[in-house]
Amino acid sequence: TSLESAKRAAAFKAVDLHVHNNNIVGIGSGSTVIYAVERLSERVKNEKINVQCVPTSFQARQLIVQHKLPLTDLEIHPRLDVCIDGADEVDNSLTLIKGGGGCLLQEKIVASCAKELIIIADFTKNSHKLGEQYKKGIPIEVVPMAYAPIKTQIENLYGGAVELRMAKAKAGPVVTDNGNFILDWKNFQDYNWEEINTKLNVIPGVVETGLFVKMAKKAYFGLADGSIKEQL
Ligand code: DER
Repeated sequence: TSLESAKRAAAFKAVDLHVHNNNIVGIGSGSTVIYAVERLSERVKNEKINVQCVPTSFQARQLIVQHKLPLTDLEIHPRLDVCIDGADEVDNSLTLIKGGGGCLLQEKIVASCAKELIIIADFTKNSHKLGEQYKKGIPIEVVPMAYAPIKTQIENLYGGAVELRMAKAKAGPVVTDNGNFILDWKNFQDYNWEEINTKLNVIPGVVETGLFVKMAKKAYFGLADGSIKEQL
């Protein structure tokens, strides 16, 4: 399908342009990143380049191990050269919604340790404003015992509707790689996302939000016609 080829094109371009020999590379989570790991593995083999990879989830770790790429972590490499990750939506100032796959906490931590965060996505993620195309809400990772009061506080303070993310392949709520719950904040208005991210993060029990503000250096969008749109 053109969606998968669009993801693949964006992923290949990002890996080809932004990964260099001896780089420490943050590997994001989700489906688009799979193509990036495939390309990285190809380049390691063909060009004999050395890289070490830091995962952002159990899924990312599995990808690294399956492709026999060297695995490292933030204790050994607290500073990364580049992090390549997907997004659920990107607005026209490169603010991201992430966390559709429930991996936002480690993704934001690893991205914050990288010299540059490069986003790879298909054309359905390329919006002017957040909420235009992505309708599943802004993910917020919370300590399980606090999810109900946090839900109420966000709805009272900022409007919209907050839903506890329920699992599909497991009874009950989604439990993240870090043992937390995810709240999805839907029907939000247009906010100053930098301000909102800060205000959400100080609510007791909120661990992290899926709002990545002023973090991404560049985004590559694969388009339906096979071309690639770059956004700085
Ligand atoms: O959950 C996440 O943050 C993922 O990176 C998500 O934002 C992108 O996943 P996709 O590449 O499968 O759309």
